Amino acid sequence: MNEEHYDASDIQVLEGLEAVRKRPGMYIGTTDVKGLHHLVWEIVDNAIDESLAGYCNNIEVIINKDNSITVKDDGRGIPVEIHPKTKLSTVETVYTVLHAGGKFGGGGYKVSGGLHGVGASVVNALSKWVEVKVYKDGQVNYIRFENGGHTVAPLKVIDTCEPHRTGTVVTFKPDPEIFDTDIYDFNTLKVRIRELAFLNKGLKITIRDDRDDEDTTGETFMYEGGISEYVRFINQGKTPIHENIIHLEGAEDNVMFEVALQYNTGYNENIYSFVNNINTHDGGTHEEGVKRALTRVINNYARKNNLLKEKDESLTGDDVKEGLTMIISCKHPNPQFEGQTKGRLGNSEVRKLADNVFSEGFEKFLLENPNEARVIVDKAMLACRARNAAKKAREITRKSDLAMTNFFGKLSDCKSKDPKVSEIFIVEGDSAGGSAKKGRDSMTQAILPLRGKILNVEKARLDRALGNEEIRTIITAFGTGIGEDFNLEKLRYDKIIIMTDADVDGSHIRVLLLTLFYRFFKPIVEAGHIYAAQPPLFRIMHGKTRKYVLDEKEKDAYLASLPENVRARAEIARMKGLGEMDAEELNETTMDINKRTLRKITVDDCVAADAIFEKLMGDEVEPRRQFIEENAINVKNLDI
Ligand code: 0RA
Repeated sequence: MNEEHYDASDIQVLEGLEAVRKRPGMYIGTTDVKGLHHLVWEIVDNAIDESLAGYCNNIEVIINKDNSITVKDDGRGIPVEIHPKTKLSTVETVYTVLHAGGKFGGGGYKVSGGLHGVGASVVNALSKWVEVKVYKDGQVNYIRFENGGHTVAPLKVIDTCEPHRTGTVVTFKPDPEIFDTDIYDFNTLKVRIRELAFLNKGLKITIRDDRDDEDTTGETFMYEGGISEYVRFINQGKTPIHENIIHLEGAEDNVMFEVALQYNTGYNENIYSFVNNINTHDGGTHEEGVKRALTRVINNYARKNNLLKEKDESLTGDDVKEGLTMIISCKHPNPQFEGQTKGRLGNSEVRKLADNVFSEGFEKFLLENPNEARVIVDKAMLACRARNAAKKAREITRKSDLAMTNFFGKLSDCKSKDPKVSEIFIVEGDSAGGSAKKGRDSMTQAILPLRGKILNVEKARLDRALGNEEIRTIITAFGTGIGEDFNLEKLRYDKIIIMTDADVDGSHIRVLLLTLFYRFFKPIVEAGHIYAAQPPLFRIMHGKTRKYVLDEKEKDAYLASLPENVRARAEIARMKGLGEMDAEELNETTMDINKRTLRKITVDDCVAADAIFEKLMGDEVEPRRQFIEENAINVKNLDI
């Protein structure tokens, strides 16, 4: 049989539609709202197959007033001649003989996995009525089925049409006796139709909802760029790190493969793969081929250009996927879908094709675009460092027995073991730590003094930070673990209060802590557990009165409120730091639940800290100097 030749004899006659009505789940999965929408995809798939065969450019889907669905295409039109085996018209055969539709696949890309591809007869079996109009040879052919696929009358010509018009128009009304609901959801249909338009470049698909208003024009999706535009769409609202979307394609033995990708500044991967327009959510050989090639090509490039040194470990698959948005699409005449939910492509020859197409194209792209190559490799190398840091930190929290021994040495824990009332002060410096320990409410307040700076080197990222004992101690004290082991419910304190001086060293430490929290304890930040203590900046004494104020503004306001003669004799002292306050003062001004002011730290604060972190720790001196000028109070002898 000539594979490219379609005619009525290709269609195998199998069994009646009654079986479908008895066990609809076997054919469309469910009879809930999902199954209801599945009927649309069966009919749309047929039109898309016609487009893949190269004969159809426009598809229109309409939700009619009565929640029936119309699917129009401008393909060749379903064959109308008499089928030799069934002695019925081919249209009727396609709509009444189970599995007949599947035979259209020879030479094309008809889907044959999962629930798809069972075709028009299943839709007919599960419909109250179906009407099909076939436009070809200047004639409109019409047939109608009722109550689960019973032909009302054989195919007949009901009208004439323009001589060159071809196409198929199908309208069906799902049987309410079969489905739990008969209401279609516009958005569900729209999202998938948009996806189908991305996956089939140049194909125009329109969706229209006529239920409320028959004059609507609907929404039309058509993407000349295909999956490249899908990548751009997903990356909307993200920040790409390179301008051009990389789009590669190739084919072998009638298997078509294409991939489009772009990196963004985020940390998540958005990788979606498809075979014959079906989402392969469990991946498979097409995805494996690309991922293998991606990792290999980036490593080769990084080594060749000495970005990765000999002693450096290679980047992993996870490293090169950070911030990656990628669409993989494969069109296969005979796909093997595997796994419990048939969501994995099994054809082994596709792995090789995907690897070849991707590695050749991507390597060429990197060579021709050295600037983009550089940002991509840098991104993966950063991910690698962060991954190692996270691993190190996880190891530390796992070895918590060991960590506990050294951590209890420093932490003065509170007596209460109830996280709801417990709080921990992370205090800058041993001397302030000493005062805080004396001034605290030991029932509910824990004190963790940080000895000096967390870090004293520039350009230290988290991997270095986690080599730091103080930070390891913090991780253990929180009790939540980090990374994969993180569990917010295990947090040992309701409030985590950062208590640092209002000077450069203090903000330095605060920024480092916020960055640490943001990167490794984001849910703690999001849940609002992190606070900054607000130690006073001035002490104003007059007579027996001692007044502490937070800043210049409060000081001026307070002084203005005093009588002239008192104000003249008031002693104003600038508080030099936490360490200068005695226990009583510290308690009164900064720790006492009833008197203190705390500032809640938000995720936005952490993001800002991240940016500040770059300035403080980065290579450039000027932004660092500027930051310190803007933020430092009473800075002397600062070495920058
Ligand atoms: C097989 C052969 C021909 C057309 C089709 C299938 C066809 C099927 C569907 C289902 C929905 N829309 C469709 N459009 C076309 C070719 C028939 C011919 O050349 O006359």
